[in-house]
Amino acid sequence: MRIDIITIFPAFFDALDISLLGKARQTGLIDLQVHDLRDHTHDRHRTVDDTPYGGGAGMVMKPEPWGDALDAVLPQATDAAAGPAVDGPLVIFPSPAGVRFDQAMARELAAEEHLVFGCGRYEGIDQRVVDHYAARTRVRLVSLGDYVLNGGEVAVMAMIEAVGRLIPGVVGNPESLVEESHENGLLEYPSYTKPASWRDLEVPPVLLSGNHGAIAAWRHDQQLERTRRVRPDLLPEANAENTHSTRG
Ligand code: 6GU
Repeated sequence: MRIDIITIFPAFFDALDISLLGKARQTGLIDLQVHDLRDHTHDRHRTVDDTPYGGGAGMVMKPEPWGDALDAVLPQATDAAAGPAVDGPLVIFPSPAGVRFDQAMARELAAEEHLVFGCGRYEGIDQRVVDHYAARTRVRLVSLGDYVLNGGEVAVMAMIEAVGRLIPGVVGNPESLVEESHENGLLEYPSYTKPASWRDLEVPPVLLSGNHGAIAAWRHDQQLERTRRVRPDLLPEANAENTHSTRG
């Protein structure tokens, strides 16, 4: 997979050199490039923002640097006549005004060939940037959740980690992906390792029983109990009543 990130803070993404994603980059499974938006400014101060039309607090990111930076990674998208593409690169603008990111979206993104992340700061990017590229390629606004970050960088780090680990070959043992929180719509069961007794706390005896059927049943019960307790909104019962879904 190819991933391009456009940001005014390239150093945020230094951490993508380490751990599993760093390895995936070294082995060529992920071709990830970080681009400094300020390299696409043409004034002495390398200005990327300006005051909002209509007034209001904060600054808005200017369209010209974004246009130049995106054209450089999306040569296909400079042709408007072709209309909005059904394939080709997918452009994602992290934004608290976007569709909420979740494991299902991570799976969809993991099947893409080329993702482009445009990290906005301040009060956001001039809307015409989104409109211009939406007429030429696939564009999505994606939010991490219902809270406000200072910019898209941390959100994009989270999305890339969630997506990257689903790319075949990135996680050594693919079975470890299956039993995790959210993969079957439930939170994951609690895990234990040696020693069997620690500070007067015992590992649940069923896990020492060697009875694989009983262990699987216990783990499923734990998943249900945990999900009911902390995330009842994930259960089918909750969604049956909640036909006006919060997704979308
Ligand atoms: Cl994707 N960006 C920003 N700036 N804030 C957020 C977010 C994204 N998701 C949740 N809060």
